[in-house]
Amino acid sequence: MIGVFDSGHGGLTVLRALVRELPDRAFVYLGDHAHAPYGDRAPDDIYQLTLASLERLFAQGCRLVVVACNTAAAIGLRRLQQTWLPRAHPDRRVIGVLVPMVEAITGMPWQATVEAGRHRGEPRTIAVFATRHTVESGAFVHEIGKRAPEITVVQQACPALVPLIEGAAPAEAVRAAVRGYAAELMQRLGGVVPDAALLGCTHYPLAQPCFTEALPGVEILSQPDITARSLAAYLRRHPDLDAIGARPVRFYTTGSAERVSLMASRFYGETVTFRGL
Ligand code: DGN
Repeated sequence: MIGVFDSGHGGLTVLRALVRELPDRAFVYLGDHAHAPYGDRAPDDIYQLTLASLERLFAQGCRLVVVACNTAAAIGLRRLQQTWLPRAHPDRRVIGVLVPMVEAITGMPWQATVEAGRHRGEPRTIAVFATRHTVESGAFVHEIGKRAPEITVVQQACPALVPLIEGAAPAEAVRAAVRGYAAELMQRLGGVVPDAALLGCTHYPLAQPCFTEALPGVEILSQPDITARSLAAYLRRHPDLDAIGARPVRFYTTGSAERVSLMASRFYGETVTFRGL
């Protein structure tokens, strides 16, 4: 069984793509809604909460968990993989949503698109839109820089977006916020149009049309789709992690199952019923 974890609803956008890409696998989702959003919490707090949620998913029988939250992955995943996991659960695996994006950018299934564009031959520039914690962690800059130092990564924190999306704010408010963040980034870029924009927060797919509109001519990279393709490849490389087989996805929350179920369909695209855990 494959676990998918997020601080709240955002990971449902990733889960949706995983289920589509891997219809014959068994998935279980856990949203830590009791403690969401993670945006205002201290990094160590986020690390401990992530760890507690992983324990819950392992207790459900998951051998592999996807941390479908950029904030949690950026802050704690490496530490967790290197220190806690080998000691506490050497037979379990935890992967995130950052590295698939970095691999897509530096390994490039989409390279042809970018190279065919107007920046052919010039150093490539990637825009990263994410939460404040993810931006401050520098994880995307670091990971891309390690693999492809010639790529310029320009980050833009979008602190208002998660609360707006979670709060089902009117479309115009989300559009205005995205337009503002895109303008801030473009101003810092001083006229350079990025080759691609990475939406590094699992909530942002709900605002993707706003990013497309605010960044004309910029390729918007879909984190759910890229993560799904990456997970499929990971499972091919690790046949020992094979799931028990297809069965309906189970949805768990640390918060109020009733309230969470009401909001979840906006993120998952169909009605789902959460249970408490
Ligand atoms: N969806 C989370 C992410 O991908 O970073 C952010 C949500 C939050 O709790 N701040």
